Amino acid sequence: MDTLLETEKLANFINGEWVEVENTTAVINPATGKEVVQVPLSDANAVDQAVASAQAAQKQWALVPAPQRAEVLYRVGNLLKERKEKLSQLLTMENGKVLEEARGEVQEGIDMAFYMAGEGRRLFGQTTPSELKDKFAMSQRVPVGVVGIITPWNFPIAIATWKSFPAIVAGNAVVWKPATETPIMAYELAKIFEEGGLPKGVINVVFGSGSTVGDSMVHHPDIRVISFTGSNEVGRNIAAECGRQLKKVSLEMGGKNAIIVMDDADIDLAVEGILWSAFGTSGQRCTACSRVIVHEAVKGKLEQKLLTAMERLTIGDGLDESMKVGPIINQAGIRKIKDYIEIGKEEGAKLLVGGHEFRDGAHQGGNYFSPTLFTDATADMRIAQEEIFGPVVSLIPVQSFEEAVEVNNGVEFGLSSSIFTQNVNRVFQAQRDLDTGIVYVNAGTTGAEIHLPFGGTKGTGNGHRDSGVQALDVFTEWKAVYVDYSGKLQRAQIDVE
Ligand code: UN1
Repeated sequence: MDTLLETEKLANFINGEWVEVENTTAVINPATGKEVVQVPLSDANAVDQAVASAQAAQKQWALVPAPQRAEVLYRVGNLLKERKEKLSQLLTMENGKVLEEARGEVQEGIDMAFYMAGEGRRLFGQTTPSELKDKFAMSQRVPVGVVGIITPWNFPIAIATWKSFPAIVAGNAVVWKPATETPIMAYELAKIFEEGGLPKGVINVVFGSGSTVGDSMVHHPDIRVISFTGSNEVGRNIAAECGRQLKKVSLEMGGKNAIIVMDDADIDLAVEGILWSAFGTSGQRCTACSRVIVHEAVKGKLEQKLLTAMERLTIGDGLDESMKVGPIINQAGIRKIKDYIEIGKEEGAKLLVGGHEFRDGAHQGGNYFSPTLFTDATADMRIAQEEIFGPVVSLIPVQSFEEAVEVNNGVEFGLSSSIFTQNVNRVFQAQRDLDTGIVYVNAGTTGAEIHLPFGGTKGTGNGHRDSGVQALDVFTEWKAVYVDYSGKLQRAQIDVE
């Protein structure tokens, strides 16, 4: 057990109580292979209890004026701020991302707390004229009820805040299943909610597997919204089941994000953008760059500068602040990456550097993989089409801007894209034509800010967005209200003079 954590075994948080579960499994630090804590593997009963508690709490919570609900989020934001360093270290221990990035992720949660707290005094609806005399018309957001959130291991606190904070400020109660690989952030955030004065039952945390806990949440008739971030395969199954139940569902399911480097690009800047978005978080971001679409006129120069820059990347335990690239989450992740390296070679892409794990000396016990660069990939290769979720990037040469856009858009996903160019006309054409939910100009594919909508087109999602004011659309229903103060029956569409 680490001294930063005051327990060796986490417990569920249901109706404001910490509920122990007998069946547990170990959480492993991916940098060392050592156990950090035990996490519950709950059963469907725990979900039933959490939903019952959320249902009861939600009725009262919805009656608390939104600006007062927001006060809890301000307190939560302050507590996150006070504990930023401790949370960041714990995050690095459970997830592996380097400390600098862990601090960035906790900051994302802090930003989200204050941003959504501000919504307590907005939650804007509309007033609009009625077509009839002495009649008032307006629309307002109302809570949906009990919402289920299912969050991934790669951003265990930021994504949880994108989903839970808007849900809470809008007057819902939450049942949350965090990823079992990274439960500590959920435990710490639940404690912060408790200390911040959130009434019992408004948030409930149930630890456990997707196949048991996640599945019972998706099937539970009293959970009216599911917000999920994770794999495309699981997301499609969730959507199908939610469809049968007419349950609202918001999905974010990854990407195959590209950086386009045009012939007029600032190549040094593009190299920095590629380095940060392809190898930061060891490529384990939904927004990570895994394709570089490069104009053939600058391909040689870019390759050479990228190879030199990659030599700077230090790989190791993220708690050591000299490290730039941390471990891969687990051995399954390593196996998947290794498979793609073989696939890439068989397909005829040229491996310029990397492509192997590290198990020697300081890397013993951890799941480390070398930053990898393929070149001469073609757009249809599997390494250029499928999500690898590791530090692997493939260069795809093209001959024109039009071809670059076509290659960018020619994948199943549509989360993030980027273009490096100095040509203002191309900038505007690109932001119009790149078919992704997020577009960057002269910056890499990662680093979305919380007050803008996060999500994507095609296989990335189902039309909803996390974070931004748009997140409120997932967690609210629109209610139209008409008040007739004429004292007589007025029929719309008929009694109009
Ligand atoms: C994710 O990888 O699922 O835009 C989230 C970014 C971060 C969030 C990534 N702010 O890269």
